[in-house]
Amino acid sequence: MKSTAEPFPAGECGSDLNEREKNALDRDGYLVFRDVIGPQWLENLRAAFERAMREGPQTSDKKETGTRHVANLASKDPVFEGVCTSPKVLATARQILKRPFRVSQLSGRDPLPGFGQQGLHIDWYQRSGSEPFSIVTTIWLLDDFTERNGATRLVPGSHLVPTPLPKSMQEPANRHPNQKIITASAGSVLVFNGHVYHSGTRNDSNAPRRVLQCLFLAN
Ligand SMILES: O=C(O)CCC(=O)C(=O)O
Repeated sequence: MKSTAEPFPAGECGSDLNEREKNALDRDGYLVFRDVIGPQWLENLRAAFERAMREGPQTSDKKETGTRHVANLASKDPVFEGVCTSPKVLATARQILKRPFRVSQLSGRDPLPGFGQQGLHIDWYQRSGSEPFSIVTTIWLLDDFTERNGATRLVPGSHLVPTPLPKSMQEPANRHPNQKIITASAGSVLVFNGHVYHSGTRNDSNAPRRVLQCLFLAN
């Protein structure tokens, strides 16, 4: 597992994005890869996720009522290693960051029914238009994402906006007119430029909605 001490060199992270994917990523700031996690790995990841939750601590520095969290998964089970080394995901990170980067966080998140609504945010400081991007967020779906179970929302193209997100838009209750809810089946991976406005939404179902979050930070 790469750690903060072992950066991924910019030139060795795979080059398997096609032109369509590169264009969509540059324009919209995100890609969804389907069927990245095969059935056996998915089962093992779910089991390790639940074990890590049981062993705790169940919260991280993030305090979210009604949402289970677990941090530092890399140190908890080797089954999580593939999450940080998937070639397609690394190729996406390379396309966004264009310089060496490292894993900055590998954690789990599970908004329980009735909870999980976050305000739109970015995962790094506001950049000026001329600064390079600093962070890539990857969300690994251990359960299906539906319109109702708290799927991630994001605002396509917002990584290109050089001004801060207005305070009113950061209120959890507020919807952005251009926001999009990402629906996909378990085993998919949502990879986005961490400067894209995004957030979790409320789980209005009785279904679980567990994800792994792996963040890559430029050196
Ligand atoms: O779980 C999600 O959909 C996104 C979570 C997120 O953006 C966060 O925890 O900062």
